[in-house]
Amino acid sequence: MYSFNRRRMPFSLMFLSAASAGATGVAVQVQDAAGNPLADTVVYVEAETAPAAAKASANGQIEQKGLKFMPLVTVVQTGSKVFFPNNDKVRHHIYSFSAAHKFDQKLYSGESAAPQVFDKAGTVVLGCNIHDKMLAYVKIVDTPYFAKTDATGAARIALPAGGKYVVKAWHYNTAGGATPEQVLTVKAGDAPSTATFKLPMKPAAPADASSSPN
Ligand SMILES: [Cu+2]
Repeated sequence: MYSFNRRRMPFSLMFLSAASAGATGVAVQVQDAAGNPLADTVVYVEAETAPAAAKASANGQIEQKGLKFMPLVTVVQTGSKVFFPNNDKVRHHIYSFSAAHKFDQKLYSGESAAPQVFDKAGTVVLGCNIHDKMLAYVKIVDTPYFAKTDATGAARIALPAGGKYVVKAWHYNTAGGATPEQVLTVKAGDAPSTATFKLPMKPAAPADASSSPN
C-alpha cells in the first residue's frame, strides 16, 4: 500500500517541473486606458482546476532608503514573511491600518524590525509615522502564481499545463479599485497564452509611480 502511494507522487512533480521550465504559462500585458504600459501592476493566477501546486517559498523585503519604501509594490503568497531593513541613517516607524494585516513597528534602525507574516489575502498599505510621504503597497495573493509588470507593462507567469485558470490584475491606482479578471485554459503542450488588461487610472497618480527605481 505504501509503495503504491509513493509511486503516484512523480505525476504531480512532473507537472511542477513543466511549470518551472516555462513550457506553458501566460504572458500578460497591462496598459492604462490610453494604451500606455503600466508598470508595478500585480498579476496573479488562481486555479479553478489544476494539478496541485507547491507553495511559493519566497519571502519579501521592503527596504527603506532615501526616505522611501523600495519597492513601491510587493506581491507575496499568503503565509509569507516580509522583512523591513532600514538603510537610512534616520529611524522609521512603520505601520499598517489595513484589515489584511495591521501592525505597528515603532522607531527602529538597521535590521531590528520584526519581519511581518502576511497570512490573509488582500491589500496592505504601509506608511511611516515620521515621514508622511512614505508609502508602499503589499498585495497578498492566495496562489503561488504571481508576478509584477515591468516598465513595458509586461509580466510572465509559468503555469502547470492542463489547468483552467483565472488571471487577475491589480494596480494600486486603479479607478474604483476593482480587480479585472480573465479566464484562461492552459492545455498540455500549449505555447504561452496571452492576456491583456486595460486598467483605468485615477487622475492624480503619484508623480513618482512610473519612475520608481525598482
Ligand atoms: Cu520614516
